[in-house]
Parts: sequence; C-alpha cells; structure tokens
Amino acid sequence: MSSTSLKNRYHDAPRAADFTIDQAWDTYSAAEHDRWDRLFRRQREIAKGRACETALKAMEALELSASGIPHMGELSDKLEKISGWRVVPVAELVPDEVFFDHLANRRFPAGAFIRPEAEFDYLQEPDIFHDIFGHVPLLANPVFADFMEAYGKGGQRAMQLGQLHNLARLYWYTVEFGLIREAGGLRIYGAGILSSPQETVFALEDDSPNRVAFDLQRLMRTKYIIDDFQQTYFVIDSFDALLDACYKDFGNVYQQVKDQPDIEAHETLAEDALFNKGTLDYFRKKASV
Ligand code: HBI
Ligand code: FE
Repeated sequence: MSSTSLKNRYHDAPRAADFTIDQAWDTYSAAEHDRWDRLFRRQREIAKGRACETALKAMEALELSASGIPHMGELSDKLEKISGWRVVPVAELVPDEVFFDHLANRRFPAGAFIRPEAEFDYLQEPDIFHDIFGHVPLLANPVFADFMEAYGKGGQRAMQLGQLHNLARLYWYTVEFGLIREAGGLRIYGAGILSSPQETVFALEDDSPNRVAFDLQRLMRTKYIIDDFQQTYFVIDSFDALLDACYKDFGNVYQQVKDQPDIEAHETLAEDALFNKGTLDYFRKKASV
C-alpha cells in the first residue's frame, strides 16, 4: 500500500466521472469519529472571538458539532436550504477543471478522509475537517456563496486564458487565508486558517506577518507558501466588497497583471494600504535554524 492509500483509505475508492465517491459514512470507525470530536472541540474554542460572525453563526445553523463526522448528504440538505450549495465527497484533490465545474454548480468537493493521528495538528491535503469546519460555514453566507460560484466560473475561464496561477492566488489569499474587518478589529474567514489552531492565533495576533488591505491586482501578483503559515494576509472590508471587487471582467485584470512582476510572499509595496507591516521574525527564526 502506498503511503497515500495508507493514510487515506478513500484513495482507491470507485469514483464517478465528476470524481465524487461514496462517503460510506457507516464505515467511519469510532476512533475516526472521536478524532473529529477532538479536532472540533479544540478549534471551536480557539475560533471564539477570532472567527468571523458568519462562520460562528453558520456552525450553529448547520448544527456542526462534536458528535462525530458529519454525513455530507444530511449536511448538504441543511446547507442547500440556506444558500443552494451542497457538499460532495471526494477522495482527495481533484483536477482543477473538475474542481471549478463543481464550484460553478454550487457543489463543494470535500475530502471524505480524516487526517491520521500523526497529522492531528497539521496536514497539507484538505481532509474532511479542513473542508467541512473550514470551508462549509462560509458557504452558508449568501454573498460568499455567490462569490464561490463566480470563482468556479472564473476558474474555467482562467484555464482557457492560461491565467490559472493568478486566479489560484485569489483563492489562496481569500477563500483559504483571508481576514475580514469586523467588530473594530480583524477576524478570520479563510478556511486554511479557520481549520488550524496555530494559524488561527498567528494570523490575528502575531507581529510577524504583514496584513494588507485587499487589492485584486496586488493579490493576483503575490506568490504564496503552501507548507507553512502565510507571510502576508489580505484583509477585506466585507463579503459584499469582495464580491464587488471580483464582479468584473477578469480578462482585463489578467492583461494588467501579466506584464507586472510577481511579488514575493513577504514583500510589502509603497502603495500597499497596510494594517501592519510585519516583523517577519517567525520566518527569520525558521530560516536561521
Ligand atoms: N480539489 N478536492 C479539492 N479541493 C480543493 O480545494 C482543490 C481541488 N483541486 C484544485 C484546487 N483546490 C486548487 O488548485 C484550485 O484553487 C485551483
Ligand atoms: Fe481548502
């Protein structure tokens, strides 16, 4: 058995043409349900006062709790009534064009596997905890739900234009690692932060990272890190503002960013509207070890 299939028992599950699989909810073991409960209880506690109101309220509305791994069909029946979205089980990352087609049709592909105990604190692949605790609550916000459908449609177009890397950065710095202004401070809406206890604290409270006001072109030029905390977080004023900023012909935006140089993940620009310029100490310490 390869390490992937060892770690992820759905790796070899039969899949439909759209890469969806059977969640086979009754095959989860007591240990897997217990792991979900421990992940949920810990992260729900840390998210209080740090996650955006939308996420916290949606967790209640969707009855997400520490009562075992959710059944995606039952969860989808609740979510669909609120925003028309459903959550569909997949074994692991699906090809980009499949992913975008699901999003364009209000289906969120969620990993059916739960992380192994050895990766309780951090894993790179999106497991069921990252996808359902991190992404699903935001899909209950009607404006964000519209944004995600538009992102799916934009993704299909970006692939045709060969601009996928710019759009992937938009997803990364909003859907995965976005911050929002709320209650006189900053709160989290990005799933990659929301599903990580350490990054939930780091993203809001550490002096190391830059925090920069959302600017679509600036963000599309900015490289990102996939195996550690982010060096820069982008802040939106509201989900309406995010949707408005993206409700334009991206063809022109791609044209404008195409001839400009990429920006390093840790860099800030003179024209940035900064919430704070980070010390980057976290990264210097790691680089020096
Ligand atoms: N597949 N299941 C799954 N989940 C993702 O988040 C995902 C994916 N495929 C591609 C992808 N994300 C990103 O590369 C896109 O943003 C381009
Ligand atoms: Fe994700």
